[in-house]
Amino acid sequence: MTSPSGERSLVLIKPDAVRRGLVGEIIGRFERKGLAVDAMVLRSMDAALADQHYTEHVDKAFYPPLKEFMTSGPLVAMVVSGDQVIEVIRAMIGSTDGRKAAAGTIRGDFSLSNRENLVHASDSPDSAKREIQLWFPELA
Ligand code: 3AN
Repeated sequence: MTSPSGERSLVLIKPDAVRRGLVGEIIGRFERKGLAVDAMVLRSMDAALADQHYTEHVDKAFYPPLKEFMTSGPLVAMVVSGDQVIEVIRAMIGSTDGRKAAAGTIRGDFSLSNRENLVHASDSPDSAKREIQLWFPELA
């Protein structure tokens, strides 16, 4: 389903951001950019959902600690929409490793880790479709 305001992305504000009280800061950046929040929930990711969400990473060495981290506490799951939202949000988040992410990006400003890097956002229209179906089946 397409959104009235354009493309959609599935965004997770990860457990580190919730613990550090950065939820408002992160959502505020998306809002000030002009993006729209179409759906939002505070919930946890269990082991089964982690395996589905990270299906392309389950066999990688970094996956077990990533899974432990992502299931370690509540996160905020959102559907965000807007013109070219997938590319726009990826640019706002910055590169995966917070130590290397550019200043001015969310990871560049607030993360010193390539695991605890605050935010997930869909990396392509196909991923967005799959991830929205997984997290918000009622919107898919
Ligand atoms: P991104 O979130 O920037 O799209 P992906 O999809 O390559 O990055 O990786 C998914 C998640 O896995 C990352 N957000 C990060 O938390 C974790 N991750 C990726 N690469 C590593 C790594 N080399 N070591 C530890 N964690 C990693």
